[in-house]
Amino acid sequence: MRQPLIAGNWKMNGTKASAEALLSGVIAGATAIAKAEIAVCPPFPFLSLGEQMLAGSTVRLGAQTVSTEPSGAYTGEVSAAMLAEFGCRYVICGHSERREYYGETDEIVAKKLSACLAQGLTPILCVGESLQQREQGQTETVIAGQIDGIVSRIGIDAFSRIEIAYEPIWAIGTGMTATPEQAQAVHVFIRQRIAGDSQAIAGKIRILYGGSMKAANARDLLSQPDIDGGLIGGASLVADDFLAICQAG
Ligand code: 3PY
Repeated sequence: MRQPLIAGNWKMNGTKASAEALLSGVIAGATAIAKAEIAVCPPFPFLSLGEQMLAGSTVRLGAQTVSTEPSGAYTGEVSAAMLAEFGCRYVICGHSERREYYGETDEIVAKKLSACLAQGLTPILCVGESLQQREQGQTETVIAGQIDGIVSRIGIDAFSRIEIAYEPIWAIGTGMTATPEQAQAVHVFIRQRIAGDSQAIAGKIRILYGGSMKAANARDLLSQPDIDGGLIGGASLVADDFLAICQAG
């Protein structure tokens, strides 16, 4: 009932030539994938290339972050309107790397979500706990805080136009992956948290798993009833690996 979404988060990787080759490979392979919706999120300078190459393809384009502001004197920032103009459908918001290295708080993430929604873009809201928080049994408290921190600022209705990605920080770029059971348990928790405010939205919202998802573990993770897709890091940089995950979706 929820179509899986497999989105590649390229992070700060690639050259114009490698981006072109990767886009070509994904576009060609995507024609054989019927079930999952596929998206790629290249770095900003490659969005124009992505827009041109993805025209006529089923593969959608996304960005990795966005400004909280609509326009003005914000050196280095990129607005949601600019992303929309360059053909983006999705925007990753609140990735743990942004929260950790660039000080993005729930307040900032909520503003980014609002900026996206105002331009008709679909945000992919990332949540997740650190290894220390998991070991101290705080996973649910942390995730609840991150969800509530957004709901209290932009309202639950906005979640009908948002995707969520559960990304345990300890599984990002470490090669460690949550087991399908660990991930499923957190996805259920997130869905229940949303259901506390709206059963209808909870039933429809897609909750992706992120954190070292690769071809070898994708099928097991994606077969869990509450895992509705993946936000893929390193494995999204190799077309065949990414497509194998899309195939499992
Ligand atoms: C990862 O899998 O490393 C990610 O951070 C995906 O966003």
